[in-house]
Amino acid sequence: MSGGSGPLPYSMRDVGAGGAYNNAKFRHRSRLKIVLQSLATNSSKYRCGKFTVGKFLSLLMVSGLLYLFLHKSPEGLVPDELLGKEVNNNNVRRSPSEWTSRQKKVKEAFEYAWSGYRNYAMGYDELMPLSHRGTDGLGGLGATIVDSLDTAIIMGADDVVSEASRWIEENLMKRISEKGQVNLFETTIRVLGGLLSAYHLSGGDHAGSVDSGIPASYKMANPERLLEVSKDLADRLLLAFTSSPTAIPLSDVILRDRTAHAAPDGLSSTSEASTLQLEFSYLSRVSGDPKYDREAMKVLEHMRTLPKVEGLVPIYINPSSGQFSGENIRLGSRGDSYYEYLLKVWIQQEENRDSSLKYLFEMYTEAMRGVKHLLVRKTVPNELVFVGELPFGRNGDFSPKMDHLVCFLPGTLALGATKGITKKKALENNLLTDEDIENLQLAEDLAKTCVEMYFVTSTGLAPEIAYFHIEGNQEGGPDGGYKSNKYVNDIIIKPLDRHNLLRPETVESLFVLHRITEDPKYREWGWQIFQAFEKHTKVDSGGYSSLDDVTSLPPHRRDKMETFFLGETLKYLYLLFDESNTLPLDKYVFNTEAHPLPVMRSVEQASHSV
Ligand code: DMJ
Repeated sequence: MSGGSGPLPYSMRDVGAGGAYNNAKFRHRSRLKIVLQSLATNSSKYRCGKFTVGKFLSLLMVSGLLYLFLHKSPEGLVPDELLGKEVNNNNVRRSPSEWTSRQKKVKEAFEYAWSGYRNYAMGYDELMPLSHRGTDGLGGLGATIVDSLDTAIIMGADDVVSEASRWIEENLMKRISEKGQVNLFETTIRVLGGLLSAYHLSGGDHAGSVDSGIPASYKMANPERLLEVSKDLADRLLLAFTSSPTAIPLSDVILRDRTAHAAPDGLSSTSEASTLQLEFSYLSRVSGDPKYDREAMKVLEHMRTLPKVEGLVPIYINPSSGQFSGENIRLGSRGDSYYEYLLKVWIQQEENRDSSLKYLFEMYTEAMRGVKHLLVRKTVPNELVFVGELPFGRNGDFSPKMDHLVCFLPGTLALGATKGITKKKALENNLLTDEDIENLQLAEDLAKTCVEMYFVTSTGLAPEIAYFHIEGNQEGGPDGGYKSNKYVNDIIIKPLDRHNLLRPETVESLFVLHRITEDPKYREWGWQIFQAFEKHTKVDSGGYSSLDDVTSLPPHRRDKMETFFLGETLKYLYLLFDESNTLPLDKYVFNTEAHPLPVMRSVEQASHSV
């Protein structure tokens, strides 16, 4: 299939060597490369014609000036007017020290974000960076602090580690016992996940120091206290499971009352009910109490039995009946991390991959086949690959809409293909099936689309939602504002979807894809995105702000710094530029809020690998 917008050619015959479906067709020449090539061409012309010393010196001067111009730009290496645009540095090879200095810039951004939060919002869930105050949108557990702690440990941001740890030690237990309603999913992925990851990285289970690659001097948190707080919080959250008449937990918990209740419409999001297991299973492992794992795993065991559409599931589930509700199928909001955790829970429990948890990898594999068959399409005119939606189920119309949230999928697909090792190593050891290679190809194509969602806008930052032009679809709408981008006619950004919440999904996938393919273009793309965040979201008085409209310059700001900017976005960028394979992907799984937890191996497996 070429050029059309029907189902995509993700079958074996199209992705093998020499196959028709070749990612190279997406590559276009960078402006830098064009200039250098034209200089080279000119210089060979000189060789052929009359080549005087004067001409040689002029050429040398022009090259020198060009070099200085590029390297003296404020962002370091790419001139300002090219930021977030069509720069394609696929073939640039930078030195390790360049990446280390870019990584340092990310750490500085993290410390800057923290300084805004600490100065104006310490103890609140989130910073409002423009009005200089805090807001408690997540139940009042100091969510930014807990979401940030493991990032600070990983980066070696010692001051942040000590401030965050002290606040947690002195305040969090009390907050948990006094606060009211919290959402089970948000509290699990951000707060419980953040506490457990910090517990591990600070040496709590004695494995953090072995596998993480994080220097011991950075481990300043008190792991015993982190575990104690984790257990207290999880004991209260467990009420959401045990109060439900089915295996599907209720969506909310009143912490101080130790009670749980369903959402007002009685429904839970499918992704929320199925994105709890990495955290609860790890807690069972380190606390020695099996109840956390048992309750959380019942959800997935139950979901295994429910009817699906080629492995795909509706985005709502009813905890009273235990059945899915409605027919809306998508990999964006309310659906996304169901698919992510099918794979990651299977990866996390290495000892059970071939036995009790095999069904999870089978569910994941079937779902990815469903995605390829029913949801993946190409745009016109330029054949960007994207994942759309089926709002009315299998028999309803296809919607060419993709949330930025779907950009987690390239990373998940790549992880599912190699299970965390590099593609090179997997190929050398003959570990990739045709389907793995096909999924890796899809991952690379989708990552390209996700970064183009950034590069088509005036700010170089992605909107919350994009629509895509497909053949035969009348959906109209405005573009992203950057008219010179090749894909400006492929991507539609509707007025209500133009905001950017500093979300992590694209840079998350760039990090995973770079680790797995070792292709430097993912780092270059990540650097461009980081520069756009720096340019448009940094607030003078400290912190970073969400935006109302990524298509207008200067963009209007939204007065909110989401916790996941520190917990996820900056952590993934930092790790993307890391030179030393910190937190190797075959030894760690990142929960959906980017909190790394160790792959759990049996004692026997661990001793074999030493
Ligand atoms: C985070 O809380 C998690 O990544 C979640 O899975 C999806 N939404 C936000 C980030 O965008």
